[in-house]
Amino acid sequence: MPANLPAEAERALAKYQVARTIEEKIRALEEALSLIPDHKGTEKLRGRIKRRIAELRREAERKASLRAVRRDYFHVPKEGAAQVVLIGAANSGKSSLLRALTNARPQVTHYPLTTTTPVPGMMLYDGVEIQLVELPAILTEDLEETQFTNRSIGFSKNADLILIILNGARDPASQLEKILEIYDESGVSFRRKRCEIEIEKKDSGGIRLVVFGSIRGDVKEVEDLLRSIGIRNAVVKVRGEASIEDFEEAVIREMIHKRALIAVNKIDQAAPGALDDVRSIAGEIPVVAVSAERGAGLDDLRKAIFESLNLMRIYTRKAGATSDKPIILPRNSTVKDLAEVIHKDFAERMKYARVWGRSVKVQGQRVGPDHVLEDGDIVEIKI
Ligand SMILES: Nc1nc2c(ncn2[C@@H]2O[C@H](COP(=O)(O)OP(=O)(O)OP(=O)(O)O)[C@@H](O)[C@H]2O)c(=O)[nH]1
Ligand SMILES: [Mg+2]
Repeated sequence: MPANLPAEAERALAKYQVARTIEEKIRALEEALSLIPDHKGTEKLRGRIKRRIAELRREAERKASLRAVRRDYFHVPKEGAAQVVLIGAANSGKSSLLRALTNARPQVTHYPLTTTTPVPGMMLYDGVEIQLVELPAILTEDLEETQFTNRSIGFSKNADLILIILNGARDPASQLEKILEIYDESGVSFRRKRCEIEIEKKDSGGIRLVVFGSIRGDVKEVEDLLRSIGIRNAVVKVRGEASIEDFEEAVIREMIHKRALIAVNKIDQAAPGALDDVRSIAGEIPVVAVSAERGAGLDDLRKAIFESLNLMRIYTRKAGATSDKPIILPRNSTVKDLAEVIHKDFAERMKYARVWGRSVKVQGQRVGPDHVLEDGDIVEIKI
């Protein structure tokens, strides 16, 4: 329960709310931290502020390293239906997996830090081209950061999926913990986003919550959190299912949400229980066990990559003939979305469609533009 804060601490937090540069933000938070007494009631708030400071420092470092180095050689144009990055500690088997899953032939050695630039390759999954990019190791084998950490993490923020490769032969759970910590400090969350929170600060009227959905946990705690950082009057709109962490993100941190998948490699050399340890800290992130060397678990991994990307394949039919190259769309797309991808006018001109596949009860069923499609459906659009 956040106690009432000293007035100077509140002033420092108010400064943070209006700070523009990273340096100003860090200074305001450091000042606030020094003014907030350290006891049970302020523990959570102090923790939040410390995490935010770490995150801001990392951002500042990343910006500095981008200025120092030419960006170009770290750039890989996106190709195919989606881009997936392989990230992990040195020698975890990223290059070996890239070789096993794609046409790329990166160098594999038993020396650490062999890969020093991003290496792309293309994986074909049931007719869908998915680009995999190995990024230079973000940790040494002893879990220290490398000269590539900032740039590899920065690159991965633009990917559609982050594939975390753990070395199963070397305490994979510790690697995962460290990797999750770095991402957290870099402002990346792997929790699924279930809500939108909008905070409009006001001059009076206290804190008013407008909820379209639900709040998991105690409303009082939300109000205390807002007050603890100096927001006393505001209209807070919540859409979806929000937890206290979501509010924390909305007011103190600026997290981006990313999809992730974990592959525990070298499972042929893993200690008993290592996989369970990984699962226990993976939270919502799915875990697959593989061995690049033995070729074990690779089909499961391919499938998990495709599933995690949340894509679907739609085949179009015209005059009785079905295309063999699918159109790739995000899951839950509608017939209208499909028509828009085919041609801009098509969506406006379409009258109805016939659909074969899992999204319909009767094969060849007639549906409208708002009909939600499923992976593998065949669609004939009628104008
Ligand atoms: N036992 C075993 N060894 C593996 C497996 N996968 C890779 N290795 C070995 O692990 C070492 C490192 O493999 P790489 O694929 O080069 O690892 P990396 O993650 O790309 O390494 P860096 O690019 O240096 O960060 C090599 O000696 C591989 O032969 C596996 O599944 N089992
Ligand atoms: Mg490599």
